[in-house]
Amino acid sequence: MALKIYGVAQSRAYRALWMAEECGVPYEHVKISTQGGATRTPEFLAVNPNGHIPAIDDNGRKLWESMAINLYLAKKYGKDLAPRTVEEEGQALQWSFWVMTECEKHILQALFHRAMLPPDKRDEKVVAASVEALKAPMQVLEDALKKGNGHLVGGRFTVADLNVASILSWARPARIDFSHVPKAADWLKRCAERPAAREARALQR
Ligand SMILES: N[C@@H](CCC(=O)N[C@@H](CS)C(=O)NCC(=O)O)C(=O)O
Repeated sequence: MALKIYGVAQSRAYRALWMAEECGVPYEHVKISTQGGATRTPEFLAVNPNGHIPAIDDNGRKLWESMAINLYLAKKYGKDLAPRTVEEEGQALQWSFWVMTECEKHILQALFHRAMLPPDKRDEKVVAASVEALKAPMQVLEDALKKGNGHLVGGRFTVADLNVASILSWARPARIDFSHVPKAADWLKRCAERPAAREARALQR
């Protein structure tokens, strides 16, 4: 198959798998996990020299960094999921950088301390600090969704929604309450209920 997606669906590779499912592009799922040195083999380091998942190989063109992968897949295979204009492209890049820099580390901290660390290593004080740090960016998202007719870019579901929602979807296993930002909570639910998101989640089981 021309497109290979590296990384188990329980990892950040979920983002790329969701995007490929949205695009309806055939792909081979190479289920590399972060365990047992699989991301440090010479074969995998030739795909992503950072040794991280996700990574893709699209007919010999290798790409890493989940947000960049999704922007590329949207543009190459995603039709209306991709930005239609330079202005939309600027906004899609804005939201992709925003969620990585303003939200990802806080939500990941909460996820680790609510669900991933051994119970004796979990600390609710870290969760509380992460939830507090997320309040301002979540209000930014709330206000943007109010103005943007329930979508982030172009009044339709695009790679911008997918990139942001795929990271914020960790709020559910981290048991973070977004009821103070109802538009964002509703938008996140609608994104997660998309058939392609369900398909990608099914790969986690
Ligand atoms: N900024 C990167 C982060 C990738 C990343 O850290 N992935 C984790 C899995 S979720 C990983 O590969 N960890 C294993 C390792 O670093 O060996 C992206 O968004 O693609």
